Amino acid sequence: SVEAAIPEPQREAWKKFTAQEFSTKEEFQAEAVRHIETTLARSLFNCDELAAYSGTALAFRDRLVIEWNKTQQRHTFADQKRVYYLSLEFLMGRALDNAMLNVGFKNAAKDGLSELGFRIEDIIKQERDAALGNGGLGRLAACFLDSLASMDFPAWGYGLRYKYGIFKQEIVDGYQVEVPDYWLDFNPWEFPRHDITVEIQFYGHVRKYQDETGKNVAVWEGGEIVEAVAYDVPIPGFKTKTTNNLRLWSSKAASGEFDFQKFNRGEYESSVADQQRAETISAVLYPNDNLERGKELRLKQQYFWVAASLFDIVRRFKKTKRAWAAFPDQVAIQLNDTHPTLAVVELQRILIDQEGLEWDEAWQIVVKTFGYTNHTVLPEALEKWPVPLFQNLLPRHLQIIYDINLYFLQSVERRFPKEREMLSRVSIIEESQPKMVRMAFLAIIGSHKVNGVAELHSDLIKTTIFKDFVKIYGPDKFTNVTNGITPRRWLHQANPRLCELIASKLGGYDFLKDLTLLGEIERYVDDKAFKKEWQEIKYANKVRLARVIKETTGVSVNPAALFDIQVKRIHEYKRQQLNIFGVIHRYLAIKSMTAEERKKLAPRVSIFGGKAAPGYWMAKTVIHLINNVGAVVNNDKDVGDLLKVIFLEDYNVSKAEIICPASDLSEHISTAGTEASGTSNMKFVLNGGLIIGTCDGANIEITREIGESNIFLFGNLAEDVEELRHHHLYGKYELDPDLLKVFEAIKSGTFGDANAFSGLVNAIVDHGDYYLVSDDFHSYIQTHDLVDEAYKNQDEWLTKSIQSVARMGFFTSDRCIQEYADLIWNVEPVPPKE
Ligand code: IMP
Ligand code: B1N
Repeated sequence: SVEAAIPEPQREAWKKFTAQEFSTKEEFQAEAVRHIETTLARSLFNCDELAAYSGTALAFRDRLVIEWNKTQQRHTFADQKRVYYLSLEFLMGRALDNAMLNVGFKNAAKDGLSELGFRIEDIIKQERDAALGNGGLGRLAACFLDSLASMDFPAWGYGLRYKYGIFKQEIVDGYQVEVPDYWLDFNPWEFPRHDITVEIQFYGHVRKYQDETGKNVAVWEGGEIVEAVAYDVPIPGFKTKTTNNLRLWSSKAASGEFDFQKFNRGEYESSVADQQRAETISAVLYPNDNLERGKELRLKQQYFWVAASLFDIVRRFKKTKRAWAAFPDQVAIQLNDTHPTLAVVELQRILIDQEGLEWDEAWQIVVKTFGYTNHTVLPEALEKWPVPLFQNLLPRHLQIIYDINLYFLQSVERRFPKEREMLSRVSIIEESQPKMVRMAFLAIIGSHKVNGVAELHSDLIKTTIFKDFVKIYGPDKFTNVTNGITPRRWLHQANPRLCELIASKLGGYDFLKDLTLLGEIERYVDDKAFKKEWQEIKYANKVRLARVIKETTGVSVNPAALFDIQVKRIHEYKRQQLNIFGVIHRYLAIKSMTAEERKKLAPRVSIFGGKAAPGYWMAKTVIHLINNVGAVVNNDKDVGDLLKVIFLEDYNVSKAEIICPASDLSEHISTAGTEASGTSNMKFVLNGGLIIGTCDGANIEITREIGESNIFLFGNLAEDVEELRHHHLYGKYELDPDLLKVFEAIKSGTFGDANAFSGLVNAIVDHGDYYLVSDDFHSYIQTHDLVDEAYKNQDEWLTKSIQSVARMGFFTSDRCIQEYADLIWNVEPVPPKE
């Protein structure tokens, strides 16, 4: 063993001085103060909250890293199959609160900090979000890491260490303004690993020849080399010592690349420019959600990250000295959408070009290793790369793709000789001008399992975009794993009071590791004291959000009003336009009411939040309209508290932790069939909010679990969408009369310059209403009336809220990870020995 090779005295000395974790309040305080005084060179006299945060974070960081080391050693010795989750996005949010709660030391830290003169809430707030993602896809990856560690799976995340995460959003005069998010000033959670670097090649050409034995050899030569440097982020599990690793790659000029020749010739600027060009690769996260635009730098990012990760994974496998055939027994790699699909090609390249395996032998290994998760059916989000671009950047990979495609098409032709058209439909290469590489098809062909992220979505991919592949491979290759969320962050951390109330009834916090235990609280739906406390907690959470609204927008909202929230990326398919048109309809209705009628109305606060991709004009127009409507409604004396319209700027993970516990109602109203799953729907319901939604994504399964009477469903079904769209374009279609009144108000300038919003209106009136806003409008308005009625009966509303929470056990990401482990990865946990 490795240990036996080290001389006894050396081992003894090492053991004696090995780093110790703090285990009491005093030891924690000593560590925090030591970091403040030495690492940060501050003192009692100039320790502000930021310094106190830094000292606290460094103390916890040390603790995590001690467990991180032990975990990695344990996993190495256990020598079991590991999971590698490849994702271009990890939307982690803040780490300190999560670390304190997961290691079970928050209360002691709170007391310890208080004695040092700080409130823990203020300290936690100092941390910036790690915002290396756009939305649901990136946050799902973060929830998965939490579950993998909490369930003791030997698992690593691999991603990119962007210098700039998702931009910060400011609202100026009602418009979105993007501000760069340079988040690395101080990041105590990452460990640079300057010893772990990988050289990554781009461009160049391929030379083919036959070696002495007559074997065909391909060598990829020339081009440029960029270096990948590893940065490790420890991921603590909840109530376990397992601490996993998230490895993020950062790009820099290869050490030999800083051109000293140039430098000496006085071409200082151009040698620095080379360096900057290398660093550009990991500089910025593409701010698009559900959209791929085919930019070269994005493909460069993908290959850079995939090649570095595979090099690392292969290196780790080689240390075990096993035969290559055992690779899939040691390694499971999950592709988070098609973004890392090049990994399929890269592994095949390593095996045939570098390790000398035969094509078929290598290909079997590849397919057994990979699993592919699809997250969207939207055509504009399906990745395709122009062949010429590929040819230039990754010439050897393109050849391998052509070979993969050839063998695949040959097998299809053999099996379906009469279906010639199928060949062009399923080819990895689209015969367009220019030709395109279809990444989703490559991912399917290169993986042993393909999954969607909610039942409806998994059915849809089988019957629409991947239909031919189901015919080719049979239905077993395609499966569903419905998304989930981690209850540690989304209940324990975000809603400590509700969590405590539940724990008091359940006799502890075990439900945070087995969420189905929540079912037990249904026994208290008729318990008056319990209900009252439940209601008080919701109210307190609304007060907390109202404070944030006041601080950031200046608008006072009444916490007793119904809080109606839609926070998510702004996208036409998510239909924030439907929501704001509904709000305008409500405003017009209030204006036309008598004072008596107004008295009967339940006061509402409509809250919006979310970022628009910087180039997405329609989404930006929606933000503008929401803000303009707010400016009118919030200052209308006729309306008062009956309606307030809020746009909360810079929606992110840490804001979501305040927003999700504060909803009475949240909106998940995508055009049926467009939202693959949605995960904020789960977060809101888990925190006792009801939802209004379409029969789309995970809403359907949420309904099945919590019961139809506990959700407000409306609108057309996915199966009818195609026909309705056709009808808009070719039939005689009458738009909804109430919606037309809303458009009249907009056109008459009620909310400012009507021209600013004509694109939004015309998309519906003139351009076929692709997202079926008009078709669903009536049903939407009616359902909101039902919400108003239901909210008046607070006792029944509370019953719905409690029942819903009790029945949400299914939606933990722990269940989801268990399904991946059983169905796709075939991996076992490696629990720590106590
Ligand atoms: P890697 O798999 O080589 O990247 O190693 C990751 C981590 O696992 C290291 O930082 C060590 O903490 C641990 N590790 C790797 N190899 C060994 C070993 O042979 N013995 C004990 N721990 C190891
Ligand atoms: O993935 C989430 C789902 O809950 C959402 O419904 C889904 O919209 C989201 C290209 C995407 N799908 N596709 C993306 C993100 C960035 C990008 O560049 C596509 N995001 C989703 C988790 O399953």
